[in-house]
This record gives sequence, C-alpha cells and structure tokens, in this order.
Amino acid sequence: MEKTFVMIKPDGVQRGYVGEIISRFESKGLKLVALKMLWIDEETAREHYAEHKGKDFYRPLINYITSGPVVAMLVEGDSAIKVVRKLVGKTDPKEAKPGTIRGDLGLDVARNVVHAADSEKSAERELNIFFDPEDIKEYELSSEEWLYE
Ligand code: IDP
Ligand code: MG
Repeated sequence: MEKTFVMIKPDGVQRGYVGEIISRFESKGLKLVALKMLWIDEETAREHYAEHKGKDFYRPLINYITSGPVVAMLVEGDSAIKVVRKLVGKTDPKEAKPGTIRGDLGLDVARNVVHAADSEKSAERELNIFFDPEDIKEYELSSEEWLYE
C-alpha cells in the first residue's frame, strides 16, 4: 500500500468543502490514516513549497497557504499517489476535468482547493513535515478482505 500527503487548502476550508473532499477519497476506497487541522506558519510553508522558491507565484503562494487553517491528511491505498492526483485534477482548475476536485470546485490557479504530493519522494518529504509518528494511526478496514483469510 502506498502513502500520500493531501492538504485541503485555506479556500477549501473557507468554502466548506472539507467534508466533500474527504468524502471523495473515502468513496474511491482510499484509507485515511492521519488527519489534522492546522494553521501553517511561514517557516513550514517555505519548507513545504521549497521547490517553488524563486518563481513569480512563490510569495503569493506562501501568503495564501498561511492565510487560514488547512486540513492535512495521510491517505493510503493501492497507487495512492497517482490515484489521488487523478482525483484532484490539473493544477489550473480551468483546465482540470469536470469530475475532479479542482475541476468541480475551483476556478483560480492560486486558490485550487487542494494540494496532493506528486511523487513517492515528495509524499515522504511532505508527510514528515506535517506528521509525527504518533499522528499516524495504522489500522485495518473491514473492506480489506485479507482480514478474513
Ligand atoms: P500542484 O499543486 O498541482 O502540484 P505545483 O506546480 O506544484 O502544482 O504548484 C504548487 C501550487 O502553486 C499550485 O497548486 C498553485 O496553487 C500554485 N501555482 C502553480 N502555478 C501557479 C501560477 O502560475 N500562478 C499562481 N499560482 C500557481
Ligand atoms: Mg506540486
């Protein structure tokens, strides 16, 4: 099973989409293994978005991600990184397909509702930024049939 990092951004929280977004991952069959609401500070924001340092949207991105609470989660499942990115849709919600989270709920590239790790390496890096080992609750779902083997 693969682990990925997902975050509902401040606009997702503000607009009341926390439940809807989590529901889409649950409906797909992915498992929530850690979940927390937090208000990201400047230092954490810089660490999280280090790869974008120097880009013209970097400062607005840091300002935005620290502008209000976010919901961070660890989502687990078969090919979770790829599957979550597909459910999330393209970065620019104007280009994201209907049916995806960004395609359905967003219109602005700066306020695109949700973040999802794009590789195994970034998933591991981002999970380490946001979660301590005790935040992660390993458990089995009753739908995991090997339980009954
Ligand atoms: P991703 O979130 O789909 O992985 P990235 O390229 O990693 O996209 O960019 C990180 C975030 O930076 C995006 O989700 C978006 O909010 C913001 N961003 C990316 N490109 C632009 C841009 O051209 N203008 C404004 N914001 C941008
Ligand atoms: Mg990215």
